[in-house]
Amino acid sequence: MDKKTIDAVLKKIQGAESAAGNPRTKAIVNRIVQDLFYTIEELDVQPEEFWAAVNYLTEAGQSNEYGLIAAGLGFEHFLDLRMDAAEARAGVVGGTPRTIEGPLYVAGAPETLGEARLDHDGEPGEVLFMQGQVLADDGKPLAGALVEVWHANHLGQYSYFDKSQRDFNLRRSIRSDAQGRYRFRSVMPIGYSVPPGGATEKILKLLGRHGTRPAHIHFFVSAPGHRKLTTQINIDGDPYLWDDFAFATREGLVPKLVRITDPAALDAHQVQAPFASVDFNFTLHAEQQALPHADIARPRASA
Ligand code: MBD
Ligand code: FE
Repeated sequence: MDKKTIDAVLKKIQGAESAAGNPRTKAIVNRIVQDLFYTIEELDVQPEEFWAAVNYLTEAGQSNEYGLIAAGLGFEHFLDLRMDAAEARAGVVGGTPRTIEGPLYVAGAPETLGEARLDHDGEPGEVLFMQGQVLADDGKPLAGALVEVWHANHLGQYSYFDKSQRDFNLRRSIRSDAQGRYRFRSVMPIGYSVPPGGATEKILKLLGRHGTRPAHIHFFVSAPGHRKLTTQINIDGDPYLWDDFAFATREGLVPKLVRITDPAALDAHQVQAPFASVDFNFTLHAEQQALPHADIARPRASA
């Protein structure tokens, strides 16, 4: 069909609308339908292909994998780049880079002041300490900032979604101390892979892609009067470091990882074996009225 004929069909379909409804929803849905009609025409999508796609979407929803698919197809990274661009237009540059939240945050983690232990005795994996300060963009420490941290275990699995782990395992909220400092003890995560046999893996395979992330640690960092930072740090040396299925690795988010072996340091940290240590500061931007929200509302699990 030619474009004029397609446009006439689209007009008829939109003509069924009334003054009621939501203008924003109308604008977005109508645009997506238009783009899909053109796609079907130009790629000569067959009815069997269309209904296979509808069925795929049903399966993806039933298995609760849309959050994963949004990350894997690059939508979540694209939203980050658009937020970066909006900030740059307002002169908000520098600071700690943002990167995607992902679908595995759980609200309600235990909160402590200054420091926390994220794991429990006997948690498998190399001991990891991470510490630093929360800073304002003038370099001054932010006391009372909230550092929410969550990461996968030695099998790449997240508590809550992996029911074999304890409640809030490897998830904590740390309030920065009077000097803006935070510090935690945990164990080294490994990279997450999408559920085998699931909807995300299925589409990635058809695209000739893998569904693995490099090892990483997630953060929300927030303080009154400042833009909330959603970010991650990566574990340097991971084979997937620059081959993340969710495109979240960014310059500035791969801190140096130091192996501590000095017996006095082991004693001071109350550990028996050499451990990994990461120093990392978070720099937040002052809030600016004209910018889109950095604290993004999104349905999230809570426990
Ligand atoms: C993760 O751990 C993650 O961080 C993202 C973005 C997607 C899937 C799993
Ligand atoms: Fe993750």
